[in-house]
Amino acid sequence: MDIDTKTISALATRLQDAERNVTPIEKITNDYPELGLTDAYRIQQALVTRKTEAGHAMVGWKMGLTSQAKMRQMSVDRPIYGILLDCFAEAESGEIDASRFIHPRVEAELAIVTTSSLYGPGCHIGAVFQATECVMPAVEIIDSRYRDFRFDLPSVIADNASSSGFIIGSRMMRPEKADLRALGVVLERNGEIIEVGAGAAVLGNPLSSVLLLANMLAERGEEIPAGSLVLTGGITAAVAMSPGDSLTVKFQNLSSITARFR
Ligand code: OOG
Ligand code: MG
Repeated sequence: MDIDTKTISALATRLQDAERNVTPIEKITNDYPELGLTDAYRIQQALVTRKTEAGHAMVGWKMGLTSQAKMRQMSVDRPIYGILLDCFAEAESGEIDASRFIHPRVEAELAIVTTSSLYGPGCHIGAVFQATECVMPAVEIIDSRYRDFRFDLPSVIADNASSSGFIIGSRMMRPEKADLRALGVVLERNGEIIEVGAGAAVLGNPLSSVLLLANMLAERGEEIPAGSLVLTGGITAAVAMSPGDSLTVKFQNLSSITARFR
C-alpha cells in the first residue's frame, strides 16, 4: 500500500530526530505494518533530501546485507542500498567521536569509485569492471536509529540503511590488479582478531554488488553517475565499538585502516 506524502515526511522526521538526539526509536513498521519497500525508499530519499538541503553533498551509495554473515546477523534476507553523504567521511587513522552515534558498529568492506556511469536494467559485471576506476579498502560505521539494532527490511531502508560513517583507506588498486574474490580481510578490535573473511563473501564478488545497485536504481529510473563512491557491503558480521576501543582492519594487498573511538 502506498502511504501519503505527509506520512512519509513525518516518518523521515522521526528518524531525523532519533539521529539528532542520539536516541533510539522503535522500528517504524510497528506503527505502519503495511509499509512496503517502495515507500521505505521514499522515506530514505526524504531524509537524505533534508541533509542535502542543509548543505551536505551526496557522494555515492552503500550496499547493505550483501553477505550471508550480515543477513544472518540482522535476520533479513535481501540486499538494500543507502545514500552516502560527505559528512559521513571519517579520517583514516583518525579518532572517531563516539558520542555522535547511538550504538556504532564497524564493517570491513571494499569500495569502488566509478569512472563512467552505470545503469540498468541488465547491468552486468563486465560493465562494472569497465566503469571501475579503482578499488579501495573501506570501513563502514553503521548506526541503526532503532533500539538494539532491531528492524525489518522496510524499517532499515527508511533509516538510510543505517548509514552514519565511512573511512576510505589510502592504498587503492586498479580493478584488473585484484582478484576481489580472494582478497582477505582481518578485523581486529583492541588487538584481538574478531572477524576474518574474503571478498567472495559479498555476492560471490564485490563487483556484483555494484551491478545489483545499478539494477535496483534502474527500477526507480536512476543510474550511478561517473565519480560515485560505492561501498559494496560488509564482508563479515558487523562489530560493536565503544569509546576507548581501537580498530584495525587489514586488507590483503591494500592498506590497513585503523581508527580509535573516543
Ligand atoms: C544494515 C546495513 C548493513 C552492510 O554492509 O551489510 C550494511 C544494518 O546492518 O544495520 O551496511
Ligand atoms: Mg555496510
